Amino acid sequence: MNSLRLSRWAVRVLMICLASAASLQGEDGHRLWLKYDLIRDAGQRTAYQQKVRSIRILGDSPVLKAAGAELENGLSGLLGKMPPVAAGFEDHQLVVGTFAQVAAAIGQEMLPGGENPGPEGFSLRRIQINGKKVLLITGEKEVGVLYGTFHFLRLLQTGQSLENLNLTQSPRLKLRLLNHWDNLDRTVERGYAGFSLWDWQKLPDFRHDYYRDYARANASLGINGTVLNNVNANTNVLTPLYLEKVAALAGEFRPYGLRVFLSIKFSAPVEIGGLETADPLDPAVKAWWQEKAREIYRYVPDFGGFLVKANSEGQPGPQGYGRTHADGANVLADALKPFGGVVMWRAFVYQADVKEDRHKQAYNEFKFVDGQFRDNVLVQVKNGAIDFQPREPFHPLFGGLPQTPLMMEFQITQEYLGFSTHLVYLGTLWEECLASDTYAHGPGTTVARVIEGDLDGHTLSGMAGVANTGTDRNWTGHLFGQANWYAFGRLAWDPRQSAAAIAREWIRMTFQPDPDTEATILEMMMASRENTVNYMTPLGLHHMMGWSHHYGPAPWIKDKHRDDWTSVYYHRADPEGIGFDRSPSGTDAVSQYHPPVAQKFGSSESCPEKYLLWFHHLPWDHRLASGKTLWEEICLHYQSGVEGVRRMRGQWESLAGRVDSRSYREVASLLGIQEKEAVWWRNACLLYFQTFSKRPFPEGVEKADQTLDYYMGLEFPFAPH
Ligand code: GCW
Repeated sequence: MNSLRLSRWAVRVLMICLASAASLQGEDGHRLWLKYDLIRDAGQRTAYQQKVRSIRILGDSPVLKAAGAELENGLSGLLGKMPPVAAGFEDHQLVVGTFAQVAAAIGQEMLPGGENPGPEGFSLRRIQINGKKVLLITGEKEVGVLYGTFHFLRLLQTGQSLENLNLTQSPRLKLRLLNHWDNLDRTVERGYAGFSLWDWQKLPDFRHDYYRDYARANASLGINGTVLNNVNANTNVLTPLYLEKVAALAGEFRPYGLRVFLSIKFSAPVEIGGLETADPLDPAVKAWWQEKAREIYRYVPDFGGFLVKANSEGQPGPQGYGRTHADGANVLADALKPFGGVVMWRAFVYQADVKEDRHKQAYNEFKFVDGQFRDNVLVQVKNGAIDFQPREPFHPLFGGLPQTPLMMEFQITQEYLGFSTHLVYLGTLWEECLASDTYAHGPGTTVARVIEGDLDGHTLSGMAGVANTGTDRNWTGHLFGQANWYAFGRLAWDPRQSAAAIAREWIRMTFQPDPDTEATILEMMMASRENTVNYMTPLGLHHMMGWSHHYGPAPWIKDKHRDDWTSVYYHRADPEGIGFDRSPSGTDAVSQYHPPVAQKFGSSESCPEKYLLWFHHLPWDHRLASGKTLWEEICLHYQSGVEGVRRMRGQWESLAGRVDSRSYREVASLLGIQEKEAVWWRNACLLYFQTFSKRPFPEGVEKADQTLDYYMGLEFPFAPH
């Protein structure tokens, strides 16, 4: 080795050491799960280096350039150096391109062998080209190749073998979207990670680097669309001033396969169109939407479509004109149809002046319009019938609306699960919902299969996640909030995946942990949601959070202008017992489910205890499976929630020095807040319910250090909301 080469080599080693030392010191979280730090296991690194000795990218479109840049970034980080880029085929080369590009490069018309993974899928396989053994990342379309590239890097990041690599993947859902509840003034409704990422004032000319990083992060999961603005929409977003800005963002995202969508306000034809009505059957209104669609597509040729919240929580909608949800959705669908756009019409509807159980209202409103929507409409349904509570049974619309493609709406931002302060891995919540059996086509008709759509012959399908991102340096406020963004994306790609497997990937990509550290973090994550259910809303209780901002416990909320926004409406605690009777003797909401489910939920004997008080009002002395009374079990669940958080704290403390110091410190202090707030939830709820049960706390439940009056008097005027 000559001295120049030696010193280059020394500099490189030094840089790698510095980089990994820095990352151990102070990871600020901005790189998300795409850190690409040097693989610590030298043997593993060498094994990968031997499998990827050179690279060849068979095109230079923006999408393939993005794939190439990711490989350069990824491989130079993970392996310590970027394998050389070669012009011809070589042994152990990584070849990246579409089927057509590969075929052209080897002088054939078609690429031999392999199944076609469809327009967004990819294959990773070892093949021989011109006598050389190469590793191919390929797909029918470039975006599939990009997803395959991220998947390939993920294999390295998670320590998988590249021997005998031969896999094909394609997404089970077509629309995999983030929904931003971001306002044009950059506040974020239910946002707990700073302000909106979209810097509207400086757009279209100034574009933050992080727009690309946002798109990259989404593409790494296969997320292919983003609804930029709040469903409580400001109609200015449809004016030329904003459409120009929207177009700029769309341009930043396009190389990553991420299309933009907008939330619209149903009254736009009146508010910005100067019409006197927004009646969806009025010809002038139809014409207005058609012209608006044309205009939008002039700015954004691959615009995805509209998301609509109508006739819900004060938003205008077709019912204001005596029309149905289908009438409303169809006028928009017709306008978008010539350009390939879709309408995602939300089923989150319930009326203040309707006395019917809120649980039943959406089903009632949509059931009779099933089959009346245009073929480019999806109805977007929240996972449960109330509102993103820590635990809800699946929404009866899943399996209840067979003639309409249903899109899942999950909430990634933790509106009801401790904001960005509590460590709650939502993968398990979503898995529980997706794996629920609707019985719509007999046993095994899980919610996942319903939204996949094939059973009912739908071509459209999708999943939306209400984003938890913001301008916080680490994007999501809590480091573990990143795991929820990650898990959402992975489940949108394949809703049948296990939450544990997804968590393990995220942990490896985020921490590069040793096996014990990995096991500890996995245990924390997998237990975290049940802990939160226990200290907030155990045994099927729900909707007991602070008024308006939804921060902290407030089971005492009553006498407001809407019953269905109070807590007492939901828990119905009285001297006899507690719970909402939705069985046939109550509101009979259970009848909205298919018979085996209706029967199971409808009887307090067969109803799973986790949903018990969701469906039944039961006496305080009702015996549960444990032999203990309902009152005792409620108390013990709250206590165990607190203990679960303490356990997480202990587990995290055992990791000091094993994860980077900044992440360690930040998560440790958040866990401290979480413990305080878990104690607060337990004390406030139990003291309040005790005023009805008039029973002592069972042994093992710690005594509250404050009075009920104290908790009821707390106010949080500037809590985010
Ligand atoms: O969860 C509730 C929220 C509202 C939200 C609404 C909805 C965007 O408290 O902030 O509004 O649901 O989903 O439309």
